[in-house]
Amino acid sequence: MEFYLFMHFGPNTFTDLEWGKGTEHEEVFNPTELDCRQWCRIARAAGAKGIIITAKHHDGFCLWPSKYSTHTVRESKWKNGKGDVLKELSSACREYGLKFGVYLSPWDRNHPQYGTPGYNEVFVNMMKEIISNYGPLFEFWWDGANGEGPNGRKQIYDWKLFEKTMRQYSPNTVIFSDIGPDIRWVGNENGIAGDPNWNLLDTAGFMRGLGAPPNDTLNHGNINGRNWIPAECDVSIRPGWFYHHQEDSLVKTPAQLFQLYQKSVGGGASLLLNVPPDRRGKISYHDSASLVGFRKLREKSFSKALMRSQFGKAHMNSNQYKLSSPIAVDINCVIMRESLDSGQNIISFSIDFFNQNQKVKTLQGKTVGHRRIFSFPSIRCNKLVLTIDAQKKKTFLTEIAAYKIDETNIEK
Ligand code: FUL
Repeated sequence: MEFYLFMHFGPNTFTDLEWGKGTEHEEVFNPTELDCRQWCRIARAAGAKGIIITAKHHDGFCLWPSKYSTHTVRESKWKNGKGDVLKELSSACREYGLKFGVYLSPWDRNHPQYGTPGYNEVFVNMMKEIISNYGPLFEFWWDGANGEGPNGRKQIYDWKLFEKTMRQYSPNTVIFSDIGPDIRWVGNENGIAGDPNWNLLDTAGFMRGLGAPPNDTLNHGNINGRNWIPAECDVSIRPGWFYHHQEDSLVKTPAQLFQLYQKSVGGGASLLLNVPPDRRGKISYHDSASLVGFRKLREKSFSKALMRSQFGKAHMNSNQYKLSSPIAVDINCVIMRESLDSGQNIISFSIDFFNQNQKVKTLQGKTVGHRRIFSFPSIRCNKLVLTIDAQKKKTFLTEIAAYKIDETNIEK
């Protein structure tokens, strides 16, 4: 799906915290003009394909009236306890043709049963409730964070049961965690995929949270990993995950977002960009203006390829690809896509640039995967020859296109 939005929303929005303590009074949650359709309009305008919401963050507050908690929208004054954010957002997503996904924090600082085996049942019941009342869900997010101190409550999570429940009740939902089972955390919260970036990961012996593979491994994947667990890059448009008025001037600019796009989507991963609604329950104009600018930048940069070709399976037996232009052009960006039909196989490639049959430059790169955006200082040329230098198994590129993007937006 390449690009979709994350929304952190809950008591922290109103208390200015990032990690709520779980002791906040339900009354603090009181958006004055909640408008999930506005969130969806902005997501559409940004070209995002879906929205994932924090149904429950670490403070335990549920944005839906869960039967398995007494710390929910039902206990708040918002809409006299009759409000339901998941209901409003899931139906707005349907209306706007966006996919809907949910983040549910395993760590819960409020729930009285947290730290006992009974909490596993609570978590499972919450998942079932969400699936049956608000599904279909394209993605389900299990956060690995846990900030309990030395005297904190310790929960032994029944991950096997959680996975079984998801597979049984929502088999088409992609499950995110540090180690999947379906997609993995990219090892940082800056939105940057590794180079190389393998869609494969070895998970045997690793756990979620503290026992996760090293961040560097999550960032790059494992070239010969046993499991297909591509990376997702989660990053916030603001310094924090939740909305804070004092961060209005620190919203990332369209150019910064475009650079992140090059390093995430352009690194063969997906981009989960967090855009937190404010206390009204709306996305502020600071964020929406940046998002629209970001979309325009993508369109402007990639609407006109100076050279472009598509290739089919027949190309599997040749590891060379030629592209040419009738006249010499300046290019500073090549986008490649690899066929993933039999896994991810390209280990490294090189590109030779020619101007009137004179080789003017050779550049080298590593993995390609779903999409590789490869940028460099401008080169004048009328032909380029791409060679797959090393591959795990015979494979082929489905598409290569060359562009001239605004120099100031070149990946740094
Ligand atoms: C982290 C959490 O602790 C942050 O609050 C945020 O939700 C981020 C996406 O994941 O693990």
